[in-house]
Amino acid sequence: MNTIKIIDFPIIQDSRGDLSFIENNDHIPFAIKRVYYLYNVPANVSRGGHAHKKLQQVLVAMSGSFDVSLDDGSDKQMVTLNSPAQGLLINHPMWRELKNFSSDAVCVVLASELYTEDDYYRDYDNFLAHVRNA
Ligand code: T46
Repeated sequence: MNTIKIIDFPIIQDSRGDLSFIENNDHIPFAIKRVYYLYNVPANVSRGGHAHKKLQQVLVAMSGSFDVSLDDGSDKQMVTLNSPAQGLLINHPMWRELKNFSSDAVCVVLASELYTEDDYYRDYDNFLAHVRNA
């Protein structure tokens, strides 16, 4: 598998606290068309469980923490996101699952496309067939 791609955002610290920022091109390798966020996720549930055809995304734990498992059809890796100053880049078809959300977790997702159900592989076998024929 390609190694997990973590993007470090700038952190400006002073006595008033920390400030981070995210800019197109500098920090995100695509134009952001959509932002969505997951919150109030119960501790024992998972989200995701699908892959995208074209969509590129950056996931940020704006608050709290959660685990992301990534599966490219050959290898699986797990990463814990727990910093608002880091983003996980997913920029090619990857089956993903998000779980172990802390009670205060807010997962913000910066996405390269508007929402369309046509972009989803929600069936794992279809996803495998796609990546193995690619
Ligand atoms: C992903 C993970 C991290 C919309 O109407 N607009 C949207 O922008 C999104 C993302 C979803 N929806 C609708 C589609 C479903 O009826 O909201 C419902 C729940 O979506 P879904 O089951 O896909 O949610 P998650 O949390 O399993 O997955 C989402 C994203 O879909 C996906 O891109 O990577 O968050």
